Amino acid sequence: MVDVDKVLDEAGLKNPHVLEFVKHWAGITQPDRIEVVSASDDARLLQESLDAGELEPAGEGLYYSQSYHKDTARSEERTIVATSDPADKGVYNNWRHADEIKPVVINNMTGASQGKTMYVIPYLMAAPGSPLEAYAAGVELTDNRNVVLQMIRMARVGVDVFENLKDPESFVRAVHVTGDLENLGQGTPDDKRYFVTVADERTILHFGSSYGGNALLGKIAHGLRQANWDGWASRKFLAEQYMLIAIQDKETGKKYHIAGGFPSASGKTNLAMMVAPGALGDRYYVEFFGDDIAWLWVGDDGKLYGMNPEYGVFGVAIDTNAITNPNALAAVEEGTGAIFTNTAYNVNTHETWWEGKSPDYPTDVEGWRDWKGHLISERPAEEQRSKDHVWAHPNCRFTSTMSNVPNESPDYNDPAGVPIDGIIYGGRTRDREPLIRAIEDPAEGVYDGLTLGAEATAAAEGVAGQLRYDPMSMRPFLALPEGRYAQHWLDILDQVTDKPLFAHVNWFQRDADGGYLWPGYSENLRALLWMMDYREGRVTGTKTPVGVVPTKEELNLEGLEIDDAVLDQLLAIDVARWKQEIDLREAHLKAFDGLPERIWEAHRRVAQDLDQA
Ligand code: SPV
Ligand code: MN
Repeated sequence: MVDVDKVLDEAGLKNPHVLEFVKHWAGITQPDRIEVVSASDDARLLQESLDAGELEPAGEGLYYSQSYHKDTARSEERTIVATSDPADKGVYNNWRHADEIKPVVINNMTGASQGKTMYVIPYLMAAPGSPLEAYAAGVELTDNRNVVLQMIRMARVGVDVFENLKDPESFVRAVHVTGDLENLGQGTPDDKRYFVTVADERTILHFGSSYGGNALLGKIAHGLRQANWDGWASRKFLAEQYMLIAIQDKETGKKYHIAGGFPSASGKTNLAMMVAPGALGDRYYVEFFGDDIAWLWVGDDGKLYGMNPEYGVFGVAIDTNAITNPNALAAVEEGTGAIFTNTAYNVNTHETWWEGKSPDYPTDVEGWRDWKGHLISERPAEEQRSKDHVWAHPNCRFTSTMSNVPNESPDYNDPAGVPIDGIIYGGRTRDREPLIRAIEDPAEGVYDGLTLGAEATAAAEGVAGQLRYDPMSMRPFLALPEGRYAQHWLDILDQVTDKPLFAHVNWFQRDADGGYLWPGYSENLRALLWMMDYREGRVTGTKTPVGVVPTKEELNLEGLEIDDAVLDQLLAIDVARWKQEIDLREAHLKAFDGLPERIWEAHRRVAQDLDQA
C-alpha cells in the first residue's frame, strides 16, 4: 500500500480534503504508485511516454498517439448523470439514482489500477481570480499517462493552482480508471463502461476509456456536465458548449464578443479561429477565446460576462487545412507540444496526415500507417487511396494549448471575463435556415437555442430535412432536466440589463445539386458583422416571423463574388418549410417537463406569425 500522506506532502499538496479523497480512491483502485503532477512535469512525462511507446515523435516537439480501436469517441449511451432525487431526471441526462449506479462503477473500478501509477492532477477550469473560481477547482485521479499529458494541455494543472483556494473543500472529485480496454465489451449487452457524473456530490466517476471526452474530466464532465448543475445550484452561471470570440473593429477600436453553440463537429473550432477574409482584414480582426466551452454569468454592472474555462483546444483534425483553419495548423506546428490522436502516421518521416489536410494523399504511401496502425502499403492497391478506406479516424484529434493559437485574445486570461454582445446558434441545415436571422427578445432567443439541431446526415438516420434536436448544443452534456435548465437561462437573462442579441446562423444551405450556396469558413465573418451592425442600430434588416434577416445591401460583401440569385436564396424564409418545422418543434418541446410558459409563448408567437405570413 502506497504511503499517500507522504506522497502528497512531498508534492506540497497540503489540502487535507484532497488527501482524504486520494486515500479513499487509492483504496478502491489499488494502484502500485501515486504521483502528483503539475504542468512543469510535462517534459519528463512526455519522455516516459515516448520510452514506453505510448507516444511516438511527430516532428520536433510534436507527438502522436493511437487509442484502442474501440475507444475513439465519447460514448453517449454509457454516460450517466446521477443524483439522489428522481426529480432531477430529464429527457437527455440519462439520470440514475446515485445509490443504484455508484456501487456498479465502484465494483468495476475495484483493483482496476493494480500495477499502474495513479496520477493526482490538481486543476482549475478558470483563470485564477475568476468570480467563478469556486466552481472551477478539481482533482482528477487517473491511471493513464496520456490522459495526464492531455490534461496539462487542456486545463491549468498544478499544485500551485490549489494554493489559493478560498474554500479548500470545494473542488470537483474526479476519478478516471482506464480499465482493461480489450475486455470491456464495448457496445455489447455486457458493456462495462460507465461515465457517471454524480452531480449533487460533485463527484465524477469514469471507467472504461482513455479517450478525450470520456477521460479528460476537466473538460466535458466538469466543464460542462458538473458546471451545468453547479451553475443552476448556485443560481450564478450558465455552462455551455459554446465557442467564444471577439471581433475587433480596428477603425473604432471596439470589440464585440460573441459566444455560440453548434452541435459537436459542426465547425465551431474553425469559426472560433477564423481569420478575416481578404480586404476585410484591413478593418477587422477576430480574437480567439475558446472553441468548445463558455461559462456565462451576470457581472455587478448588469452585463453578461463570459469566459472559456479551458486552457487548450481538443479539435477535430479532419478537414483542417490552410483554407478551413490556418490558425489551427499554426497551433500544431513544430515546437508547440501538440499531440495528435488517431490520425495517419508515417513511421519513417514522423509526419501526420488526415483526410482533408491536403487535397491529395501523400505522394508516396511508403511508411504511412492508418489510425489503427496498419501500413497503407500492405493494403490491396485499390484500397490504398480510396475514400471508403480512410487513413485517419473521422474523429481524429489534435490537442494544443490556447497560447499556441496565433489569434488567441490578449484578454483570454483576464479573470474578469469579457462582456457578451451576442449569442449565436447554428446547425447544419440544407434549406429553410437563412444565413443569419437576429432575435431580439431574450425568451425567443432561449427558445431558438432549445430548438437547435443538426440535420440527420445519412438517410437512414431520419427523414430528410428533419433535425436531430440538440438544445443549446448541450444535449450530450445536460445534467439538469430541460425545463429547469430553460428556467435557469431565463432567470440569468432577466438579471442582465444590457441584453445580448441572439442570432441563428447557417453556413450549410445547398442548391439542387447538393453544392453549398455559401462559401463558409472565413467568409462567415460577414454574417457576424451584420449582426453587430444590427445591434448597434446601423442596419434595420427585414422583419420576418422567425427574426430579422439582412437585406442584400446590408451585408458587407466587399471582395466576395456571389450571385445575386444565390444571395436571395441565402436570405429567404420559406414559410411552408418553417410551418413543418414548427410542428416538429412542438413535439420536441412537449417532451420536456416544466418548460417555462415564456418559452411556449415564444413558440406560439412564432407559429402565429408564420400562419399570418
Ligand atoms: C465534443 O465531442 O463535443 C468534444 C470532444 O468537444 S470530446 O472532448 O471528446 O467530447
Ligand atoms: Mn465539443
